[in-house]
Amino acid sequence: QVPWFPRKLSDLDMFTSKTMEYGTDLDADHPGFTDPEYRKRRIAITTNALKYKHGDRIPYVQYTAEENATWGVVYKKLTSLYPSHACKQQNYVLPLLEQNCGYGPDAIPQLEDVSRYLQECTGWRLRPVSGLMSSRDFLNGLAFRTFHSTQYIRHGSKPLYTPEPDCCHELLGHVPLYADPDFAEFSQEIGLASLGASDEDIEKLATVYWFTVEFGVCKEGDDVKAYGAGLLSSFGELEYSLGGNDQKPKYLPFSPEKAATTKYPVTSFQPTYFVAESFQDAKEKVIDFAAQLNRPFSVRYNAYTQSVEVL
Ligand code: H2B
Ligand code: FE
Repeated sequence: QVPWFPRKLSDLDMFTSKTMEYGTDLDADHPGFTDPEYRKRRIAITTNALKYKHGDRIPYVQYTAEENATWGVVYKKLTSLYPSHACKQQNYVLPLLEQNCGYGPDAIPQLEDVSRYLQECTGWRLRPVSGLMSSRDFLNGLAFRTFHSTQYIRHGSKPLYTPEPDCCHELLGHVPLYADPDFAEFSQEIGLASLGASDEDIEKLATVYWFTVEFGVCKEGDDVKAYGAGLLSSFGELEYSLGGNDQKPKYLPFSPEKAATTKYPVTSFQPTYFVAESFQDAKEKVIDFAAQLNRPFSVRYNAYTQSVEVL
């Protein structure tokens, strides 16, 4: 029995109402939990995502001075580390985002502007989302070059901490690399492998996603640099991941088979990182890995129709 999966871009509308957990209610350890103003604000912003349909413009959010100030703290802190710690693609793209879609320390960029720019670069786009999605739904989106992005920001009391994705994590961690053609293809392959996959294989693909798109590092000449969004959006772990700390992490060469079955902590720095040779190499490895998964068909993305052909 093959699980339902989206066949065309507009099918992603099916996921809108299925978000979990933090969507509207906040967990007890969230810094915004006891702040009724923050909770109200979150509901106002996530309403955009809950009403969104494929083809709509993503509504602009009038961010408050406080929200923009929080963004500014995060932006300055992280971008100061990128020249030495982030992969070359991140450093190449960031100035383009500043010139083309409103990136800078003063205001939170608007998802609509960012999405339009990404579409010009690689055909990737953003869709607003109200909270955490299931691994299956989230990965399925990647098959259609669609990244589901939150639009709200972390609580202002702790600018360098968030227990969940927020727009700082999405816009600084994820978005820049979706403007890179090789990363764009690599990430889509994980998504294509997830369409109609068994629950077991979804778990494996989510773990590969974790060790690459979220916490991946890559070779750059004799150096290792960060490309995972969880690193690029965390000042502390970005330094630690490249060994700038007393406690040194372990590096393993990237292998989807190995990564897929590796356990990882979610609330502390990673003990192990997988080192990719390049995005192209990582893509080839994911394609080979996907071919060995337990699925009675294969899929091909048709970019002209933005739909998936089942083979
Ligand atoms: N949902 C949302 N809204 N954002 C994410 O980054 C995200 C998600 N990541 N659901 C997924 C799960 C990831 O942890 C993997 C694929 O399970
Ligand atoms: Fe993320």
